[in-house]
Amino acid sequence: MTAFLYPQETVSRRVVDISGLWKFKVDTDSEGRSEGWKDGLTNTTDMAVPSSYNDIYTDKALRDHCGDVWYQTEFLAPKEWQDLDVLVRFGSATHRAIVWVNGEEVASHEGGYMPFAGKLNDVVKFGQKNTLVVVVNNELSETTIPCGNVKQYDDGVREVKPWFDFFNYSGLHRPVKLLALPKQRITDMTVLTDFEGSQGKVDFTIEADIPAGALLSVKLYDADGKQVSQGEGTKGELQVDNVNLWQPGKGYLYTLEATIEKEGEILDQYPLEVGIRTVKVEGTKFLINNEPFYFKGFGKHEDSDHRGRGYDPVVNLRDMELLNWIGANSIRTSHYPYAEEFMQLADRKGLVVINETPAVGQINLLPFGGDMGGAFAMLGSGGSNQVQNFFELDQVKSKGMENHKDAVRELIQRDKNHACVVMWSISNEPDTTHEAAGEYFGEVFDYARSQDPQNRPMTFVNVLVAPHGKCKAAQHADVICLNRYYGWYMMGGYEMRNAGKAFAAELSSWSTEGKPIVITEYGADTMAGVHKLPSVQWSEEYQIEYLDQQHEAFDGCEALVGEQMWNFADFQTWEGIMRVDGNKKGAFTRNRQPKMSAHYLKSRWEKIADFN
Ligand code: GCB
Repeated sequence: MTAFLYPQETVSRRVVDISGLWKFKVDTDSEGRSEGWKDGLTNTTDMAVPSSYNDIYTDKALRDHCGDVWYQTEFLAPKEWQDLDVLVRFGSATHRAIVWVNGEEVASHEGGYMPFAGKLNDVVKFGQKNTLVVVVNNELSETTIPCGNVKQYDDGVREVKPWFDFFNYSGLHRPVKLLALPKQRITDMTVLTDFEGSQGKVDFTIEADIPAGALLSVKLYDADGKQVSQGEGTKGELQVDNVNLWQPGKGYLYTLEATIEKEGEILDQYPLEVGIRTVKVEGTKFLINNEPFYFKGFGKHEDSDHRGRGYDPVVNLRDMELLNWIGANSIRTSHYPYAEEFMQLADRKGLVVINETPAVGQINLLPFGGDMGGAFAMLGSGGSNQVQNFFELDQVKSKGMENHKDAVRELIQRDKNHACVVMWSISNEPDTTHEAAGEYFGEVFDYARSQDPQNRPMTFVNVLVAPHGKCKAAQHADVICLNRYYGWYMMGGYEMRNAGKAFAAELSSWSTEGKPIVITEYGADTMAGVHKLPSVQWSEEYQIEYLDQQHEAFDGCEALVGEQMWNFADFQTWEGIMRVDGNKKGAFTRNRQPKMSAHYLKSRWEKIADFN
């Protein structure tokens, strides 16, 4: 089952985090499903939850394992929970999982970055220890989101080939929690916010199973805990005098507390943080609270040493601190939804977020066996016409589209209330060079728009092989988001001196669309500590000269409303000749220390106002 309300303890709700060291077993011979491993694992090792399982042990076969891995833990279900609904909730399992408790299946989920839950009441032993077993699988295909394939070698070993430039980290990446909730309860809350002058407005819709004779009420509190408004029923509008708006850099949050009460007794209560703000696109402007906003920041990854993509509040806080230090006001959750806890921090810090689905790798690498190098060579020679377009594949139009819509729906359901989310990105760098892509994206954009109660702008991120005039999907987007590497993948080295002009020419062509443009990626791989005069590619000097060229192009483009450098920090990728122990385009190292470019960006961004 889906479980989008974030677990919070209240007077009526209990949450127990059961993350920690769990038992773990790699299913090397794919036998676990037929051999009954769901009933309990033998010969296990330890695994940290949450974490990726890939980078903890020294065994390459584990790091690069393709297929199933199994986890097990024990938990106690307190007797006091007998009259409640008891659930187990996973923040995510990458890319799919099945969960058993005491040998009975209680949950399964497809898609590696969304929460899901299972109800345990029929299988759990109250007052006793219970066994929880999970199988997590990391295989990818052209119809999964994200896309990839599985390659089998002559020796029988299989390998996942991701069709994207980051390591296919897998496992239980986010906290696992037991929830004890009232059987009749609040199941969803949706807010829409607006303001006029100093008068704020919060429209609320609450889904709840309300017992006969009980009453649902809401109270809105300011950040100091003072009640500022109240209402009754499942739908309504709250007025807020002297509103404190949620703003970039100033994440002011109210709390909307919903309560189900009967005869003075609270049956259920759930508090939701609410930032009051508006977002809209007008002409070539991106307006937050009716003022033209300029995005400064990065595309990021959930990625750090040892943890892989595993949630770590220390890393998240450090990242927030560095974003603030460098003068960034925004990020894109490239290339998948981030942990709920990250989104909450972004709300609180006033960090503006372009929220991306896990749709990445929507380009036909089947003829290349998933070899990204081969694909790059093809794209470089302008040859995406040589293979069938990704969106012409029958299985993509059917199963792929269905999975994509599921990913869009779940992301919007999970994050719809976050003030920090100002735009949805429904795909990163799909091959949009063919008519089929236009039809595909027409349908997915329509679907996405039908899902967002706040009606936020929708975009996707355009790839360099689909420039203006050739891209068949840009017509559906509210904002043009471009990933461009003038001076790195093209016009690199000595020729980089002309990169700015070439970029500017492309920008002026996109400007004719009359839509705002955000550069969602531009960057140059740079080895921290490599210095060279005159500069060469990979040196810190080159990265800065490269940035200068890009910024020259940006500053001359009226319709351009933002720059997000690739990447915030160095990150891990698949191994290969294109990457030196990962992608090195970070302004910060993987350890979150600055390269020269970080200081350079800081001095630029401190001079550019959030609104202009
Ligand atoms: C891109 C991708 C990103 C890569 C980046 C690069 O266009 O969107 O995932 O990491 O280029 O550095 O090649």
